[in-house]
Amino acid sequence: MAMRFLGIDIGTGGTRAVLLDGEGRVVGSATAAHPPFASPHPGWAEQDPCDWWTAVCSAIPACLERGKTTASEISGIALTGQMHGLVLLDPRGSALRPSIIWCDQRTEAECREITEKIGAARLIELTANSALTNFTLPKIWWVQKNEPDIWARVGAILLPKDYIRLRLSSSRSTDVADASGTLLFDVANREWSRPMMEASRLHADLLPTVFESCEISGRVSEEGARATGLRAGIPVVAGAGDQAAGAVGMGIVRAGAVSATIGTSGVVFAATAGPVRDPAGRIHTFCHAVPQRWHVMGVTQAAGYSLRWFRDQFGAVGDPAQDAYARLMAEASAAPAGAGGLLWAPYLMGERTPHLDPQARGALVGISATHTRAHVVRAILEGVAFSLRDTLTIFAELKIPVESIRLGGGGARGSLWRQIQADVYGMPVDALEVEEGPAYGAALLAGVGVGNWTSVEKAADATMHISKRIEPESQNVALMNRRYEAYRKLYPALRDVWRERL
Ligand code: XUL
Repeated sequence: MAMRFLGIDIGTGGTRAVLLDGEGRVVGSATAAHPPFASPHPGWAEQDPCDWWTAVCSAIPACLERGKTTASEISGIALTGQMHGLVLLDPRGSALRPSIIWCDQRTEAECREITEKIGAARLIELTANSALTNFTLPKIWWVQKNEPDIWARVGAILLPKDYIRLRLSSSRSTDVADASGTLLFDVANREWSRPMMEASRLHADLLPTVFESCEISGRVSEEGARATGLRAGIPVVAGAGDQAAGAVGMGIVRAGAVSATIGTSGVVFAATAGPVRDPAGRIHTFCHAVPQRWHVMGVTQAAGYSLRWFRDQFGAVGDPAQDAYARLMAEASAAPAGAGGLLWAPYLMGERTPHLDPQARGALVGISATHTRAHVVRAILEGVAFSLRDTLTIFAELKIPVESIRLGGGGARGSLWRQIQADVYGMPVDALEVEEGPAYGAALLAGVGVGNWTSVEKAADATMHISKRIEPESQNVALMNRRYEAYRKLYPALRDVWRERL
């Protein structure tokens, strides 16, 4: 019988299911939206885990129907999803409060406290990372301090996709890649960190069992099967956080392979042979979804979001029958490389890499009376690429090899942003034939878990195809190098201005 693999991505906006055949071809997919996240206070972001489960129960049957596939044809499932979110359950498995998700910013004080208690250098030694508001542990400290009644009733701590695993297979487990984003994980040794648990007064029983991403964590239960239309007994493979699973789908599985993905946020991701730590903690060092492999990544908080913000506030000009982003790209291509001296700092939502500063803010610098909308849009595209280059600069400092850069997300689609990236990175960039995102990578991990491919590398090699290589234009590279040096002066020059509050 034909093999079919299902990848399920519990994203922020929705849950996406992707179904592959034994050759890795997509035969069906479906998405079910989540209600928008709640923000009961500025900077807070919460979602109800039950909403994710509702979306899973509708995306899976829709995906099977589109793929003309029956539940009995599915050989394996794997999960991926938004990382870092805190799900707190009582001993019977009910959520005690809404999940505090990855983009919640309430924990600046807790990050400081963790860093003071453990010591900045020791924290990087133990977990390979520094304390960020996005990570899970600062959220745990926040609940311990602010909601002691809830904390007293906690029976289990899970990450978002692992809550779905519990509902689907009754297994309380996670994978090494997602666990890496908790700040409770010994990334170098691929296990929970005892010293971090002790410093946080956390009992090991509260944490899920950890698997490698391509290992089977359990099987679909009778109850899980009834709710989703799947067959009880199907193996559930551990899977990975969305960044590592997305990288598997783009073939970023060996040292030297790097991706630059511009979605809402922007991520530069490199697979590495060992756990490379940044002593300054500016990039994240996590376990990869490939056994005995790690990855590093830098995150620009508002990458595609910069352009979206511009579109939402100022609209797009030109033919209204055309998509607004296509119109913005056409407009930007009328401005010269270098945007007539305009610079965009994309810190609309604070910044992770390289500044680790939730207080940073966006800036458009160097405006003169001669500038037009076209210059502004082009400056935004260039500024986002400069920000991603900051991560490549850190990679170079840490001697992380970069043999090729594959583009992903919306930033990979239009020819202008692709060319700007090649010119700003000063390297050829590759566009992929298809990029299906994290759910696709998870489905490949499911295929590896049940033996359709003998390794994650083999699965990635068999399915990833480059459609086009874009070479940098040499005269633009020299110009972009000069503009990048100017861009790097923006943050230190403006930092104190951003700290002045109304
Ligand atoms: C990774 C990260 C995001 C979330 C949401 O560090 O914060 O990718 O996983 O998708």
